[in-house]
Amino acid sequence: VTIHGLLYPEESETRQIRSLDGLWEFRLDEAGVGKTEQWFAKPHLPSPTILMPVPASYNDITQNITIHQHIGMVWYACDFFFHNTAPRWVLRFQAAHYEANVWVNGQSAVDHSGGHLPFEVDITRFISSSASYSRVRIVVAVNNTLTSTTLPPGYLHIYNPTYRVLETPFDFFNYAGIDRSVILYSTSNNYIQDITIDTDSIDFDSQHVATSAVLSYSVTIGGTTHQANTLRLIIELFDAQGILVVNNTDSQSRLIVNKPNLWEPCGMNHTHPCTEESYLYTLKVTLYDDASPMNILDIYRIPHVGIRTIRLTDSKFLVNERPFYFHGANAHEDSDIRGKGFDRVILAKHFNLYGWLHGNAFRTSHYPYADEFYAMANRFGIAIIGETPAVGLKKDQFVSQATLDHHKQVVTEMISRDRNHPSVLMWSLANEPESGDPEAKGYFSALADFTRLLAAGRPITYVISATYDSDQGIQFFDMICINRYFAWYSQAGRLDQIPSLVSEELANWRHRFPNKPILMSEYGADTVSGLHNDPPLMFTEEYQKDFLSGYHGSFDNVSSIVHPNTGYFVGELVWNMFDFATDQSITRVGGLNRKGLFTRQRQPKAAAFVMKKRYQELEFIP
Ligand code: GCB
Repeated sequence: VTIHGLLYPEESETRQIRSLDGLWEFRLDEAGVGKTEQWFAKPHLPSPTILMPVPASYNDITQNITIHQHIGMVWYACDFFFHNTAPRWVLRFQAAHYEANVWVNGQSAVDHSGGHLPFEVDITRFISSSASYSRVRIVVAVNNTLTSTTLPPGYLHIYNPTYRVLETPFDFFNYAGIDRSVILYSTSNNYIQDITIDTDSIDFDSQHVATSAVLSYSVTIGGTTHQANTLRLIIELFDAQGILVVNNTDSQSRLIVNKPNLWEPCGMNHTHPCTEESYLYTLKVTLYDDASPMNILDIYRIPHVGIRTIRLTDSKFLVNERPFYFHGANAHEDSDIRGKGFDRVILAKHFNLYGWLHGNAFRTSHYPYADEFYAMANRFGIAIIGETPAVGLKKDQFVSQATLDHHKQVVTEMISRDRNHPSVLMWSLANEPESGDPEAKGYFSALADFTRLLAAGRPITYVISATYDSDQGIQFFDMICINRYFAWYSQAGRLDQIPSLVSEELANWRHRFPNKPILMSEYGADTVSGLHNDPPLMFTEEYQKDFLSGYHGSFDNVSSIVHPNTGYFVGELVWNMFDFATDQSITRVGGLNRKGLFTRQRQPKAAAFVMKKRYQELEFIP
């Protein structure tokens, strides 16, 4: 599978960017007739239409329960004046959930399957080339129906024409629509299509000060190739002050950086407290035509190049050859009204709360997040475990070649998009598959083999709910990540059982896999903000505090930073940072999973202060 053009749309001397975010025409297509009636070719969508913000999930924008729980197709449309000031224009959707069909001026332009990842199309051919401006209409049909071969999977039950239920093997609400930005950007005919950059190695002196680093890069050029023999590149690396460090003119080569400033996750060994930003270089690539040397065709900058290495031993996760301990809380892209819709207010609050908490890591549970999260993580030194949307796989999927092929496609798109972010330290290919199923073995063996070829220096894993003795697939991966809910989904109410159960669990995994470090990728308890009881009972703030603290003693006993010689436990990620929306059920009061340290409105519960204290202490373990 080859994917091109997942470079984030960055403005430059040669690239213009136009946001198409705004209020779009919108309507449901409950009867599924829009395509046969050719709604894409009409000047307006058939009434009744409403105004829908883009980006946002459509579900919670109105008071209409039919829109909230809609399953099937919806339509979006927008018109704009287009000024033809560049030779090539690309229409980019940062994501639409799940299946999207796009028409430009009535003509089919691009289709994409899968939420959470961008897709784009060169629309130059659809817009009149002679006129200097024209009116353009974009129509998008989005279908949120999940099937046994989508990722995540889902199962549609049709009891009768008006009673249809989409059963999902995951608890977060299946928010849908154009939930990330829509962007129009220009390039020249020949343009920089893709850039990859990796830290190959870093040399340290005896004080562990970096003396030099080797970066390898590769640049792909796209476009009309008639002038290809006169196309030239300049590759330049600038430091944080904007001073040129090193340059090259090959499309693929190495850059040597003397006395490099390293990128580090915050909270590592005192060297980089969570209150400071991480060190980032900028890579500038210039494409020009040698036939007329002043003719610069394209300039693209990656503003977040981090120099750092990753290496796993059988008991440690090393960043820059020093043991790193992941600590933080996972989240969903989820907030009031917007659903999964991308919003910079929510983004900035998320990272401010992360700084307050002194968290240094999270997993993008359970799908790749909007690009902007990774950019913030690069800057603040937050480690990311990048996860695919493969949540809740079971035998149906393990025996399906179509699912495996789609999974490979999604892995390819995710890694192509995210591989240049220094913050991404590991790839998680699935969350809680039924990996005790015998069919899981062949599936994950094939997926691991495939991903290793693309992994760009990162270890690979999947997140396990299966028991230590039944799991069939993790043997093919690098690290053990387990989700456990002792004293919640099992041993309900029994806080006293946590220490022995957690210790036994970790020891069992270690015994079976003595060569793989272990991380607790989820643990947590639902807590209704403001509900109190002493002694602690389930759902109270007191219970959540004691529940989380109960796990920590067992973690510390085997921690790789507390016990450098015998420890093998490399991190703890709480479930969850925020309360988040779920399907309605008898276990979800008000339609929320309430395991957040913070409410859905981003206000702290008592446990948030417990975690802040712990994370501050973890930062000071030498
Ligand atoms: C899990 C899942 C997560 C759920 C969580 C829960 O193990 O990975 O998606 O939200 O349990 O709270 O039930």
